[in-house]
Order: sequence, then C-alpha cells, then structure tokens
Amino acid sequence: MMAKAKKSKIDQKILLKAYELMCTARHMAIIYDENKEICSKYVHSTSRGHEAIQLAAGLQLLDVDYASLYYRDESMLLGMGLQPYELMLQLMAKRDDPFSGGRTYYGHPAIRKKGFPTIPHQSSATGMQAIPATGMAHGLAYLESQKLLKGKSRPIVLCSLGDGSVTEGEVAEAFQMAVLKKLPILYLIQDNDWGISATGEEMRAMDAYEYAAGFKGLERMRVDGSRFELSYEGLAKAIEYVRTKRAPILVHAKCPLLGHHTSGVRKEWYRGDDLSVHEKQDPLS
Ligand SMILES: Cc1ncc(C[n+]2csc(CCOP(=O)(O)OP(=O)(O)O)c2C)c(N)n1
Ligand SMILES: [Mg+2]
Repeated sequence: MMAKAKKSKIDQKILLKAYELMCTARHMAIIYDENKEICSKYVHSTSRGHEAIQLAAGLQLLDVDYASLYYRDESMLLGMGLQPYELMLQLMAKRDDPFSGGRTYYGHPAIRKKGFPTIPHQSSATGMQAIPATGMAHGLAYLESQKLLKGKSRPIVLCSLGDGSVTEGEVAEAFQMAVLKKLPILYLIQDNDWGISATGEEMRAMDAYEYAAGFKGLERMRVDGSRFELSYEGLAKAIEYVRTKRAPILVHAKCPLLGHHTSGVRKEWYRGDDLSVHEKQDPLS
C-alpha cells in the first residue's frame, strides 16, 4: 500500500486515512470474534472484505448528501467519521448508541448531525432501503425544481445494497422511478457473490451491472471494490456524474467476503474453497 501510494493520483493523506481505517475495521472484527461469547448475543455483520469500496464512499460523501446504508456498511461509517466506540455502543445495545439508543442491530445507522451526511433510520429487511432512498432523491429533485433547496450545494443520495438484495422486487421499483424521474441517486452494489449461504450462481441469472442495462437512463459503472485507489477514483467519477447531471447511476463493485455472513451465520458452517479465493482479494493484502 505504501509503495503504491507514491505513484497514486490520490492525496497521500487520503490514502493513509483509508489504510488506517481498514486496519481499524479489521481489528474490530478480530475483537468481535475473540469476544464472541459476549458480542454474538447481538447479531452483527462486519465489513471484512468490503473495506476499500466502503471507505471510498464514506470518505467522499459530503455533509449535504443523504445515504441509505445496509448492515455491512461499517467501514463506510468509519469513513464518514463515526468512531469505533460509537459503533460498539450499538453492537452492545447501549443507551448511548448514537443511532437508536440501543434499539437497533449493529450497522443500522440513523444520523442527522452537522458534518455528516443525513442517514434515515435503516430497515433490517434487505433491499428495503432502495425505495425510501429513491424517495429522498425524488424529494431533492422536487425541491430543486421549485428552487427551494438552500445553498449552492447539489446534494446527492447514495443507496448502498448487497448483490443478493438487488434481486428483490423493491429494488426494481426503485430503479424504475429513478430513471423515470431522472433522480440524483447513486446505487452502490457491493457484490461479494453471496446472499447468506446462497451463491450468486444459485440466486440470480445476471449481476447487478448487467441487470442495470434494462433500465433506460441508468448510467452504470464497474469497479474493483477490493482495491481502494480504483474504488476511490471510480466513485469520484460516479459522484461527480450524479452531482452535475442530476441523474441516476449504478456502480457495481466486486469485493470479497472475508468474514461470516453475520455473527449468527458463521463462515465455518457454509464456506469451503471459496474462502481462500476471496482471501487473495483482501483489500489489506
Ligand atoms: C426482505 C428480506 N428477505 C430476506 C432476508 C434475510 N436476509 C438477510 S441478509 C440476506 C442476504 C443478503 O445478501 P446481500 O444483499 O448480497 O448482502 P451481503 O450480506 O452479502 O453483503 C438475506 C436473504 C431479510 N433480512 N430481508
Ligand atoms: Mg452478497
């Protein structure tokens, strides 16, 4: 990582920050595993394998933006500036959890705080963030059309989804409305080729990038979600596209899954040779 940093077009400070936060995310997952008797009373997923693409997103969203995340987006939250301690308060269902006062699962953020993108309450039902997120983009487009949006900024919405959830009908409805109304939304699909213990091959006939081709007006992009620099540059372009064109884009990011599906569906129960293949794409290696 350090050797590559010299040649990179990305600011050294950003590269160092990303590396530091990747190490943080990895250590959090190790701590959770080492203390599984305590932590696994509370269902949680970690972002292991998805750190590069998530940090690329978390480090580039602005405080004027809106985001709908899913349960695996821990590194995205670290990138936005949430502290491990704050995330752990949610994991342990503590009163001081900044998102819900200990009432929701780990990785279910909800924030409206100066300096952070706005994140509405997140559902645990997969894919269910797609329609509300698209609704937020619809709201922004309406406010803009009525010249009611304050300031010079041009906010965007980021909707983050796993590859499995994209097969749901809800997501098709959201895409349909985004292209029909030309909404300022970026759908970020993190494709780890798993939906709990079902493989990509078992649950879909195409990936999200191919699927997006069926939605006229949905711009699409593939990025290697396991490599920070490629993810950062790809997302910079995608964010710029939505911010300036006020139109939707889908970014398909392939990334490995290095941990368990969740603390309750452990890798040793369902993963075989694929794990060593995924490990070769570890963003930290
Ligand atoms: C509507 C709904 N159906 C099923 C589930 C059970 N479920 C939880 S996670 C998951 C798999 C999601 O896979 P993917 O979207 O690829 O995300 P990943 O965990 O791989 O990051 C499923 C089916 C759920 N939570 N909600
Ligand atoms: Mg998946």
